[in-house]
Amino acid sequence: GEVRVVTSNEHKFAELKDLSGHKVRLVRIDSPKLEIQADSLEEIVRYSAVTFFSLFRFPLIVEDSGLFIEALNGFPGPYTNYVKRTLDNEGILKLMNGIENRRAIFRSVIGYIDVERLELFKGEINGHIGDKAEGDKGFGFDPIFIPNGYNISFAQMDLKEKNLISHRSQAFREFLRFYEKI
Ligand code: ITT
Ligand code: NA
Repeated sequence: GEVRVVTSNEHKFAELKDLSGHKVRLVRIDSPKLEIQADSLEEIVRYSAVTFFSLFRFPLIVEDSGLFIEALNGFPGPYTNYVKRTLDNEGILKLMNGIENRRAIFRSVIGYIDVERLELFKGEINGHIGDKAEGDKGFGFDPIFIPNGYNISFAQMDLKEKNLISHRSQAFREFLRFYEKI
């Protein structure tokens, strides 16, 4: 069937589209999520899914993602979008200057809603913050995130390579397994 993805982020949509195969036809609706002040990705996703469903009334997906840096107690987390627009990669590198523990996690929560249900799917990937920004592929904090087991950043990977391991791809594959059964 057809599922709309409500997102202002074309890169996000491109990653999901690449994973969607024949099981589901994704169509993008270019609209920003309402940026509610919430402490968790789950809360943001639930709120956005319900709000958009009450507006559009067709099956849809919203996704919220964030970068959680251990040494910063999980910052920026649910505020990642805001921090991207303000501090950006260079600001995060500055905050991390001299900090030895560079562990970080990218998390993704996908919400699917239709007339019968609201379901959440999650994915995460462990890695660390690099010493400098590297690569020009991808988007957002890709240039400073190096997944465990790799010595290149997300921004040095092709979309398909990133999709093998990323937080978003894990969440979406979980969604696909669910969607096949409904
Ligand atoms: P929506 O319209 O779907 O909300 P958005 O870009 O505002 O798009 P989020 O609210 O989920 O998305 O913000 C997440 C931010 O986290 C995003 O703007 C990026 O800066 C960053 N981010 C999320 N996933 C990422 C990824 O895979 N690679 C790099 N940065 C990522
Ligand atoms: Na967000």
